[in-house]
Amino acid sequence: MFKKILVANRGEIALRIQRACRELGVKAVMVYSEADREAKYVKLAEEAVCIGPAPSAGSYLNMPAIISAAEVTDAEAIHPGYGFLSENADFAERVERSGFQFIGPTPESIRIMGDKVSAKQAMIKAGVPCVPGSEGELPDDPIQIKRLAKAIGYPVIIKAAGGGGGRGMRVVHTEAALINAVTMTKNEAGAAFGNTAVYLEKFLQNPRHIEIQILADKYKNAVYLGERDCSMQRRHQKIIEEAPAPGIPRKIIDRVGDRCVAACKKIGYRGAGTFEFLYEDGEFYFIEMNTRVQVEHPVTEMTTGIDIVKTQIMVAAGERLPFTQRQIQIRGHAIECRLNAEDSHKFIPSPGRITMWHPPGGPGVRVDSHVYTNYFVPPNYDSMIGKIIVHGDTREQALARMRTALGETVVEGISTNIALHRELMVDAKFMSGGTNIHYLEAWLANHAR
Ligand code: MV4
Repeated sequence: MFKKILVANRGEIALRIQRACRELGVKAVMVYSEADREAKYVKLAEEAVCIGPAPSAGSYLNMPAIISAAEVTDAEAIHPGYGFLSENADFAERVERSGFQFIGPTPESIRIMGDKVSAKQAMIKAGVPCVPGSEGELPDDPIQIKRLAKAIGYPVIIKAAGGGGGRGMRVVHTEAALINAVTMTKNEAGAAFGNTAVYLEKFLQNPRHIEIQILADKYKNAVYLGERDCSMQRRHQKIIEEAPAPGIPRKIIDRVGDRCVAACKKIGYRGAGTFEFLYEDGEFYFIEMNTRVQVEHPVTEMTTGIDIVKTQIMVAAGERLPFTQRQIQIRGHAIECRLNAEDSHKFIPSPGRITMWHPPGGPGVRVDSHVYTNYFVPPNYDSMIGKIIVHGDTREQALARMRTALGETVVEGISTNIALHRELMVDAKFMSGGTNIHYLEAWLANHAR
C-alpha cells in the first residue's frame, strides 16, 4: 500500500478521499486554492499545499502545480476525484511520467472513452448493447449521411465525438433538416472541442438514465456493483440518484452488468468506472463511459457495503480486488439528494457564508459534506455543498428516511435546493418510481413560482 497520496480535488470529494486514506492508514496530502484555505479537509490535514489562486485554471486545473506539490511532499500517487483533471488523459500521462501512480485507469483507457466514437466502437466490439447508429464517425458525403439516417429512422440525434455529458448534441426530426444540422454540430464541435467528428444515433424519446458501476484491478479481474438510476436531472445536472433502479428486473441488470465486466476485461480497464445507459422499453443502450469516481457513488456503497474510494486506492497500489462477483449482494435501497447552494426554483447560485449548518442523522443516514457553520461557500466552483444519502430495507423506508433527514437539515445564510428535495420526496410520480429523464424539467415547468 502507498504511504502517502495527494488528493487533487476540493469540496466533499476531497474530504471523502481523505477519510478513505485514514481508514487505509495512508497519509493524505491535500491541495487547495486561495479560496479554499478555510476548507474542513485542509484544517484536518496533516499536510496541505496551496496550489494557486481561486480560479480553477490556476489551481485545480494547474497540472505543473499539482505535480510539484506531489514532488515536494513525497507522495506516491495522485487521486483526481471527479471533475477538474479526473478525465484528462494528458494529466494521467504526466502524472505517470513524473513517477507517480494515477489513481484511475490508464491514459489510454481515458483517451478511448473521452472520444465518444472510439468509446462506442470499443463497446460494440466488446458486446455491450449500444444505441443503433452510425457505428463510427459520419462521412462527409450528404447522400451517405441521408442514407444512414433513413436506415436508422427519424428522429435521430447528432453527437460530437468530443462531447459528452450533454454537450455537442442536436436532435433532427426530418431529412430536410439533416445536413444543415450536421454542419452546425460539426462547426460547434470544432470550436468547442477542437474535433469536428460527429456520429449519428436513433433518438430515444423517453428513456431513463441508468448507469452501471464497475471496479477492476490490474490483473483483469472486474466486477459490477449493480446500477444507479440517475434520471432525476435538470439541464444535465443530476439532483437525485438511487439504487436499485425501480422496476427494472434483476436479470436484465445482471445481463448488462456481465457485458460491462467483459468489456473491462477486454480493454484492460482498471479502477472505478461507470457505464452510462439509456433504458427504454426494457432495453439498455450504452451512451458513454465515465472513467472516474462519480458524485453519486455513495448510493452504490450503501447497497453493496463496498467502499468504492478505498478500493480505487487499493487497486491502484497493485492489490487484487478483495471480492468476487458472487460475493456482491444488493441489499435494500439507497437514495441520494444533492444539496446545492442555489435558489430552490430559479437555480441561481447562492455562494456566501453559511451561518448555521445542522446536518441530519439517525439510522441509515449518511452525509458527505465539507461544510460547517461559518464556512464560506466560494463563488468560483460548482454549487454542490454536500449530499444526503439514506439507506433502507425497501424504497419506501428509504423515502421515509430521506423525508425525515431533509426535515432535520438546517442551512442558514445561503439559499439551497432543500425545499425542492422536500417537495420531490412527496411527489406521487416520483414516489411510485421509474420516472424518465424529462420528468424533473416537466415538473418544474408545472411548479413555477
Ligand atoms: C441521447 C438521448 C436520446 N437518444 N441519445 C444527454 C447527455 C449525454 N450523456 C447523452 N444524452 C442523451 N443522449 C440518444 N440516442 C437523450 C440524452 C439526454 C439525456 C441523457 C441522460 C440524462 C439526461 C438527458 C437529458 C437530455 C437528453
